[in-house]
Amino acid sequence: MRVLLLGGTTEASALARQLAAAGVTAVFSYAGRTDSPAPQPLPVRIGGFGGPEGLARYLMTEGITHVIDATHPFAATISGNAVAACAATGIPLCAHERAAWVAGEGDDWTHVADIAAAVAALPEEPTRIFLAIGRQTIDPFAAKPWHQYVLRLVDPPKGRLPLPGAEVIVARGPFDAASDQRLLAARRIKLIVAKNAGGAGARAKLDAARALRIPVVMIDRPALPPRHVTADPEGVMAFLGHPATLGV
Ligand code: 3Y8
Ligand code: NAP
Repeated sequence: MRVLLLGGTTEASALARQLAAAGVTAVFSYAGRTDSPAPQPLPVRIGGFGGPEGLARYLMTEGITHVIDATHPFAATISGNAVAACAATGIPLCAHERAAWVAGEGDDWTHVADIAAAVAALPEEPTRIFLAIGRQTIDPFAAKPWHQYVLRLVDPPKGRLPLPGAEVIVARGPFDAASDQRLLAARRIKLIVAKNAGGAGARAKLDAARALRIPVVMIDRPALPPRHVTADPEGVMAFLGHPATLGV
């Protein structure tokens, strides 16, 4: 068995620990989006494969027997490529996908379909807005430059940001609700824009928003092609034929 683990999430890192502890031969793959990705207890490769064809070629030349897609729900391209490459090569694929967040008591969420709809949903009057969606999708918000934006990025921005007046917080999660509550209160944030990432690593801002009664524009995740999906590491280990998972 030789597993390709498409990573970049809290769940992928947890899975990497389980695979390493179980002695499974696996390689962890990052896209190379950040300056210094977290180390992993598996051999790591960094960078794109060159589209679905490049990924299929990689699977064949590296003798991969199983692919686990534990990427972020908004990483729709790599997930689509994995479906195509595994279909083309006949290599089994399992997606490890965390459930979407659901609004609870005290939450004030407006669901929108995508980034453009999130921009359209912003108020007209100047507002202090926490854009907790990273770097790759902030350009469209330049259509409404009159807001005071606070951005949270993994790495210091290289070059000019599309929102020149924005305040930048450089931080990598997972985050905690107490510090996010302090951040939101100190910056008098009146609205949060978030992607429905699910999982624990990014939900702190939502717990903080609930406590501070701050409304959230929640971007729903993109549709993905049909594939075998499991929401828990036990499902992944069963997919690999390792029924027991080690509590690591
Ligand atoms: C490069 C790997 C781990 C994984 C940690 C999770 C949790 C912390 C919360 C906020 C939201 C955001 C962003 C976020 C979180 C985890 C997880 C998660 C959101 C790292 C990582 C990589 C990336 C890429 C980066 C994106 C950006 C998105 C920041 C490592 C730290 C906003 C997603 O500058 C850039 O180009 C950044 C790009 C894709 C979204 C975007 O469009 O900008 N993640 N994040 C992965 C690779 O190269 O393959 O550097 O160690 C991983 C994590 N980020 O092992 O503990 O599992 O979700 N990541 C979102 O949810 O909206 C921050 O600020 O509240
Ligand atoms: P994406 O838009 O789906 O992918 C764009 C291209 O990046 C892919 O076609 C592929 O290039 C390369 N790529 C993406 N993930 C890769 C991986 N794990 N290993 C190797 N190549 C990869 O991806 P994204 O949204 O930019 O996310 C990139 C990474 O950040 C993923 O690992 C994801 O899990 C992580 N992440 C993303 C978000 C988010 O909000 N999007 C949040 C947290 C973590 P080629 O076509 O050349 O193969």
